[in-house]
Amino acid sequence: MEDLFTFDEDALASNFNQLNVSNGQAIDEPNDENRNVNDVSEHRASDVKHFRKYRSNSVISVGHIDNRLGTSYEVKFDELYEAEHESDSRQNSNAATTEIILDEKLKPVISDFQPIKVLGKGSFGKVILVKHKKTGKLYAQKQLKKVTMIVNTKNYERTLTERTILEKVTHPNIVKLYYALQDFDKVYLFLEYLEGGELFFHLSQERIMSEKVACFYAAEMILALRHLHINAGVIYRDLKPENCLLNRYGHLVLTDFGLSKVSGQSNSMDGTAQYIAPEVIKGETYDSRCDWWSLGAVLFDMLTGQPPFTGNNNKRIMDKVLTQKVRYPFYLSQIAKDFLNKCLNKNMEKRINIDDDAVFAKVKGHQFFRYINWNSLRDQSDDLEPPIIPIVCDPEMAENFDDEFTSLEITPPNSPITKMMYNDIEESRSNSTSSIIKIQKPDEHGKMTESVYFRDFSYSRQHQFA
Ligand code: ISQ
Repeated sequence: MEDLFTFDEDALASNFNQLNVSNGQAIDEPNDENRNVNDVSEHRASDVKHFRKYRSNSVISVGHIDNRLGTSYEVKFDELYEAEHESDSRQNSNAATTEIILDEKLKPVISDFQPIKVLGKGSFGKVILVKHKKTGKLYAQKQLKKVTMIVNTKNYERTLTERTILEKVTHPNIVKLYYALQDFDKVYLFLEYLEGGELFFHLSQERIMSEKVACFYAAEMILALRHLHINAGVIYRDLKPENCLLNRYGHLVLTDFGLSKVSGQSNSMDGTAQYIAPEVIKGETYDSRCDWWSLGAVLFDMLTGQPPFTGNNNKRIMDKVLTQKVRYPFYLSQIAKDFLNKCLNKNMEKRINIDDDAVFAKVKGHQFFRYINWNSLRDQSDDLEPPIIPIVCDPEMAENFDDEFTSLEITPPNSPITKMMYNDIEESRSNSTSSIIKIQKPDEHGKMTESVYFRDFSYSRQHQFA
């Protein structure tokens, strides 16, 4: 009989994610029936005396099995740690068990990061380059004010969608989410820092790309979109130049998942008109094929320097997307036009659907992609040389980002959630089923100011410091 029960947090977490996310919406926590088969209670009959808990093949805690049973598996536990600042309160929360937490680094708080530079600003809020003080690791911190999320609930939905989707997606061409944290005033997504900046920042230096260069990025977009559609069940819906960034090696990475939808069929429209499929503009039911239209529109932009339909207002652009025939400049090859035509078909039933394996096989064999070794691209093999290798002398200087942003002054970080507020949150959490909990804090004059705490927002990716 074994007396040691070992289990893998990765397996637990991935199963939990599947249980907990349905149609893009958080559903109730798993009940006893759907609790993971890995649950230690399954093994109660044996002579198990100790447990050893793993994450990404590293031991993170060990202890006596009775203590383990007292703390059932809870993915969103990180939000407790995130709210607590003092290490003594961390210890207190574990006092009831003999669990030895071996990897404290897994649970950062906002003050663990030092702001370095502004990387970008948009309707969503700001993206700031931050450095983890202890490890020196750099992250792109996307922040959004809670007030704007409350005033405009769409902002909250966008951020929650992005957090939920990125939590469950892992692919080299899709930005990684490391943490989702919050303080009194803001919510934060800590994303992989893509030192190469926007693909179109590099394109703007050259105006247009050769077909040999453009097909590399189109191929990486195809890999990312297929992964999203097939493995994550997500329609991206927002493929546009600003969302295509380069990592330090020159590989394309898709960012901004605020407009993505957990697939199936949908009919809402929010994206950027120049790259949006006609069926989305018309408010008709659409599916993942709308992303293959956007691929065509972005590829057209790479090859010609502008999207296929332009105009000085959204209405005009949309009219053209719905009615105007695509016009190709004389210098595009017949081969490029053929592939673009397959994507830019206004009738989604007739449009290419690269999700289909047989169609994907044909795309791989299409003349437009003759320069691509698809296996090397999939594996990002060392022998594969991306066409643009961004120049990065000092990653902290954010050299590949616009100085319109990088020259902006960094405003001081906000006040963290205090221990007292944290206790209040904890009490409300246990008494409430609501996902929004009111929190209060005295301002410098002692007057109470109000904010909210988003219950299911916080997240920590496992083993990010490896
Ligand atoms: C990653 N690195 C730099 C900038 C970014 C902007 C948005 C999302 C992710 C990013």
